[in-house]
Amino acid sequence: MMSEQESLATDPVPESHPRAKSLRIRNRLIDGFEQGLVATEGLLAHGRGEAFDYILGEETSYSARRAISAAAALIIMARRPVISVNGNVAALCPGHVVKLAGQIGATLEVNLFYASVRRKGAVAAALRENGAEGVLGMDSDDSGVLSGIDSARKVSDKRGILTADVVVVPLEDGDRTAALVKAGKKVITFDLNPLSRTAQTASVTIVDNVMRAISLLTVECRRLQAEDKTVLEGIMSGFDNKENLRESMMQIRNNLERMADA
Ligand code: PTJ
Repeated sequence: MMSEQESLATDPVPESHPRAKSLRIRNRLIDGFEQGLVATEGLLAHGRGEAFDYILGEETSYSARRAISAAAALIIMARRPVISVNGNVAALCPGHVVKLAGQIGATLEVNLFYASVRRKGAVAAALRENGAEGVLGMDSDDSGVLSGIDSARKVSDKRGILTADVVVVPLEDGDRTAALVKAGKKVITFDLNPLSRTAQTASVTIVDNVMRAISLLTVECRRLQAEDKTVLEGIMSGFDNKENLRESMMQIRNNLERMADA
């Protein structure tokens, strides 16, 4: 499997293309699909994300940066943080996911909506190729069931998601986020759609492309790990996810108005 850098380097999209960056990210998804990492539906999910990213201006907004700080504070204070990895994330940014996990001492767990043994194995292999050790979620004797959902996502690991206090769920479907919150866990998501059920239900929603935001989160974790608990608690208590999402929606409205008037 190609590394993130190799895949971008061999991409056929010319550097001069005005949408080169976006098309190259799209090609990562297609590569991931061809390698058996990404579900067919994952390609559609990516297209939806692309549309929101376009309207959001394809940059990390102020409100996304605020959510990244809140997410970093939450993860650093967590006792048992877990990062849940699906096909799209494994195709887009496996190296960054492993790096984030290493920075915060989080467990990595494969959890798929369109689950199959083959895809789970491919996702775990992509993480291992990027330096991960001990990837959970491979249907072991430690598998259990998260109550409140009926999809394959309910199967989780007792050493991971089921006993986690903070779960990071990039590019998620809404049902599991609600079930995780109902189980008393704090949920951090990356979702370009501020209207999605996941975005609305999570404890901290980073409305940004996971490819941009995940390394920013790692850097912010490193910065905040040097701070006192009172500073981290202050960041968390000053953060309001609903208000932050409202700002993302206002940004969409403002961008659309500006584009319409241009
Ligand atoms: O690998 P699996 O089987 O677990 O399936 C993964 C997908 C993503 C197919 C599955 O979770 C799914 O169907 O998700 P949804 O319900 O389509 O939601 C995906 C959300 O992620 C949508 O709100 C998209 O706007 C958003 N999204 C897509 N690409 C990105 C993104 N958000 C952040 N960064 C992206 N690159």
